[in-house]
Amino acid sequence: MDASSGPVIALSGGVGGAKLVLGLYRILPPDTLTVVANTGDDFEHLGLTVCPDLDTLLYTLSGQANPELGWGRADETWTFMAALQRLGGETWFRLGDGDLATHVERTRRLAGGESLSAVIDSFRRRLGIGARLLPMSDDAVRTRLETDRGALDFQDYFVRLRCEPAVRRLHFAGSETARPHPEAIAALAHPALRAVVICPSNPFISIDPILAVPGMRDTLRASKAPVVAVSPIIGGQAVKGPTAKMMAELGLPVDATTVAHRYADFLDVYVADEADADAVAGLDMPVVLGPTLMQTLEGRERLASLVLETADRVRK
Ligand code: FO1
Repeated sequence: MDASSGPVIALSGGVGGAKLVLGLYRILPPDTLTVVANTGDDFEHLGLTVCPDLDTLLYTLSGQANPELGWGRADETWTFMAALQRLGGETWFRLGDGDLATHVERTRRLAGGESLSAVIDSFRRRLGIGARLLPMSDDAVRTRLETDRGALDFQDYFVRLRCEPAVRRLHFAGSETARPHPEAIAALAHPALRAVVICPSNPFISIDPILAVPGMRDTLRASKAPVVAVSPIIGGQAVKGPTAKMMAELGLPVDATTVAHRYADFLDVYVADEADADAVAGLDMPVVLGPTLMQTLEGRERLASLVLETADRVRK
């Protein structure tokens, strides 16, 4: 098999990662792409299992994503939330009416004994998505943060407190005993694998939980395929979300090099933005500069092409 027709794996969180995943999906034969998603943001809310990053990927790849919010569905209605508010229910985490169907059906099927990956695989097929979408593990892993306001569950920190508390430390409860999804490990070890793409997601809350699942990091280190990461930092700032704020709070340099250093043990090449040329100049690894801000569909496809071309060039 020619290297440039082999399978591709992307490790992704929600919003930022999903943009590059969509670019990859649009330029590759759909069945060559496998996406391994962070489930550290998942939680139980109102009796439902909510999986934000998996759902952002499902909605993005099926053309239903809400571009303004960055999560949930486009053209959503909010009757459920309004009714819940009238009853004095919890409304800090907003579940749209259509989105609610995803959580209700997932929760019902999980309670019936199906694995999360089986439920997601069924949803993505029903939604006409040709790429494989895998949770990093079928076992529960939950991101928790130690902050200046005490220990917080991820969604309490992220949504209820709008990322305001200063983060001191993160940990991924359940990761010690979680089993990586076997298809993810098999895909990473595939002899014809073309590339592993680490999407421009927040390294602390989106990619680190995936790497914390036993076996993931070792399999990446041993991968024969090129591992390419795309910087989520552009011009020294995060495009969206708390990445830069967390870097500062954790005592790390607020620039694109911090992300590259976190992945240094398995990374073959780092794709950074042209605006960060000076910051990454001293990095002790191959770096490719390009336009990494994905404001349009074309921008997503262009970055996806650059990432794959880069992988093909550094092929071991
Ligand atoms: N993010 C918010 O900032 N506010 C919300 O009310 C909210 C609701 C929500 C509902 C379903 C879902 O899948 C995601 C939702 N998110 C919301 C995003 C979620 O918190 C993500 O974990 C973060 O965006 C980090 O990826």
